[in-house]
Amino acid sequence: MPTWNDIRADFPILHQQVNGHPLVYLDNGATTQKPRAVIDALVKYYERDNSNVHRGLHALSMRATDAYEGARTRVAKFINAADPAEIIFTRGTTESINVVARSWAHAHLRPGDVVLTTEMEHHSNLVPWQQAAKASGATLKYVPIVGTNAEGGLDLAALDTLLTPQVKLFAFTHISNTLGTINPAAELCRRARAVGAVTVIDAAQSIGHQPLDVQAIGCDFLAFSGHKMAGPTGIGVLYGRRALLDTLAPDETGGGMVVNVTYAGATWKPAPERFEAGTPNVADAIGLGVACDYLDSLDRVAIEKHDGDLARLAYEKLSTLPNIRVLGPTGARGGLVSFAFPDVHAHDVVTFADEDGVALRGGHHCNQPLMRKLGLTSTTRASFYVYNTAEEIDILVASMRRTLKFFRG
Ligand code: C6P
Repeated sequence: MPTWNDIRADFPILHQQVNGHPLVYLDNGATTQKPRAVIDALVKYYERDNSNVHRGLHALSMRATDAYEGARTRVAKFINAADPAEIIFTRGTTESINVVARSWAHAHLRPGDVVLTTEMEHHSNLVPWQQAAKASGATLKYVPIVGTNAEGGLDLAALDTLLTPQVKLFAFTHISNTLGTINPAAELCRRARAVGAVTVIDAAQSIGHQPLDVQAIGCDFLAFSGHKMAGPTGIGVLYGRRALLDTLAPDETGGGMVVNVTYAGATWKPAPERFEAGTPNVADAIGLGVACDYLDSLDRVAIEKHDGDLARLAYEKLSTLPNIRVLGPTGARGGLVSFAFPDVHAHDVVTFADEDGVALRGGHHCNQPLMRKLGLTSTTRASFYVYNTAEEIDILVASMRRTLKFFRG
């Protein structure tokens, strides 16, 4: 494996000054930066191979089709899916979850059924279920979080009462984008399966940071975004167990996903084509395959340790600041840390950090119900990736001290 310094050199965007300071990019939870290999793959595709897929019989179209389907096989291997047909390319996590919420929920949810999710979900794994419940007459329930700063994670004991045979689907995040909590995905799937519920995992914040094996986890659906794992924006994945996918009607219809069309109606191809109507995002799917190669070349167990260690170090150092509230677990956590000062708004914190060249995120992080539950309107979040260093955490903490000095005198 290359050294962490070598890895940093792979990301051209990092080598710039912002407001007179070297860029310290700590907004990886929002989107990660892209290595040269991914950028080169996109350029190469557009310079040499660009063509529509599955439609043409000419050389470029065949090359583009091979590369696109090769990326599907590559992604399947990345998450250990049993079959490349279980990989549906989407625009990202949000679209992936919406496909399940529309296709699966439409076919299976009835009045009296329960959809279970948790109090720590991103809006993308919450609003689609609210809509699906509304449309079907099902009820939406939430697994509560434990602790004033959600330090206790999900209330796993409450699951015993919540996971009844009425629960038809359990959707949960693997790693919370605000708390950094790592949920025990395999255990949650096992317990859901015991009552016959289908499971949907939002892997947006875990996919780029750790090895992920859908067969070992035992989930039915898993959603993620390419841009949060060193890949391009505009491409994401819905993994679905083959047996389930083939029972679902498509949520979008049009070209490419049909077997036969008459003026009277149409019949559908099997998965994955059934869920990929229209011209797909060929270039970015190929870029995503290259991102998989890149992350595997670094060793994903090492990435998990690196990002988790940085987040714990940041948790410890930030906790020394006076009158700070740091959210989430006190021990092991995903590669991010969120915090709040009672007297300084997160937007001011982020603006001051930007003056120091530090890129953070401030706001509700698409977690409005969670914020309200914790009695907050917003937090500041630092999120880490393979190119971040312990020195950058010192720069972050120094920037926070400067901000507090300005506001508190
Ligand atoms: N979270 C963040 O800064 P999309 O936008 O579809 O690529 O991903 C949505 C999404 C779903 N689930 C979780 C847990 C997420 O963190 C995100 C994206 C970004 O936290 C943007 S709000």
